[in-house]
Amino acid sequence: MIRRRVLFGATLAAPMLAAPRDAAAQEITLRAVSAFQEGTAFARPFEAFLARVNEQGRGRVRINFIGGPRAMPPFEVGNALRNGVVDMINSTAAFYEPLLPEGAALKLATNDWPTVRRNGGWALINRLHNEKVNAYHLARHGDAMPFHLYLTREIAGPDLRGLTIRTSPVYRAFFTALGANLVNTAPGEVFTALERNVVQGYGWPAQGIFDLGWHERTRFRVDPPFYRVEVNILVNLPRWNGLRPEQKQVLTEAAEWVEAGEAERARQAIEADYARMAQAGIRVIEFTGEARDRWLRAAQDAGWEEVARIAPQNAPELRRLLSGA
Ligand code: 173
Repeated sequence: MIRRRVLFGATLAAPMLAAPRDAAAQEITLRAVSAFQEGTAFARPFEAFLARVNEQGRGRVRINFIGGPRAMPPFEVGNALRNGVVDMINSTAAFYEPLLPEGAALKLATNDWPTVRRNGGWALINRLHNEKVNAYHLARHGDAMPFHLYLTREIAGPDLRGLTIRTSPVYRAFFTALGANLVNTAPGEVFTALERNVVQGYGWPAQGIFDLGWHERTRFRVDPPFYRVEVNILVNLPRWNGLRPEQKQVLTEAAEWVEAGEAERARQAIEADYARMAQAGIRVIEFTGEARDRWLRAAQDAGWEEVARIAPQNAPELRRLLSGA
């Protein structure tokens, strides 16, 4: 009631605003942050999502984008969402792992995301986000993109002993199993770590090493790639539950639109970045035959062992839905 009167008063004071008065009373504004720097590979699908919501959602829902890592450190966005400091985030589960250890399973899926959406996997993933992150799982992007190990030194096989590698929780179990020393950093610290030779390599998706200049310090890409990227668009759960159906509908439609474009976007991005890497003189170390099998098996085995250790309750069900027939 009080709110209505205030809006009405404001409208009287500014007759120009009379037309959207009803709309303003109905429109909700959500505050969003991204764990990835504006304009970079894993920010762009989110930015497209924001633009679409703000276009299609006029008068119903608006997203106020506060910023990327300069606005909030990437490892803090999960807590900010859980506590309601922000209403929406764009982040890999790796960055909010302390809240949701089960997130470590998402990258291990052998089923693609459309399959996981259909087979009950999303329902479980959403429930876990509800319970542990106080969040509704709106969308996932990056799913059609794998990860690589990038190096400043050549290696002869899947053996990382003697190397210090920049990691996130994504690669931790895998690179540890192959004997690497690890340094866990946010993306914003990778360049300096390479420049100072604090690390001799880093894990990162197939796309994005040009965004922050890492190609200047990268000499090798290791093939084959492994895992699936997961970047999630989440909404604070009480906030989500308080939305009206037509507001949820705007967000859901934009989420489906982002997910539907994923496979093609990833295919083009991978092709473009591989070509650019070749041009930049980045050589491919390709494991074949037995070495290839060992590399890929270590990725999966170490990954699932870790999930079983840090999330024993939910690991079997996650594995069934993410990688079962
Ligand atoms: O920081 C990372 O390497 C990482 O975990 C990640 C996950 C998804 C997309 C990009 C990076």
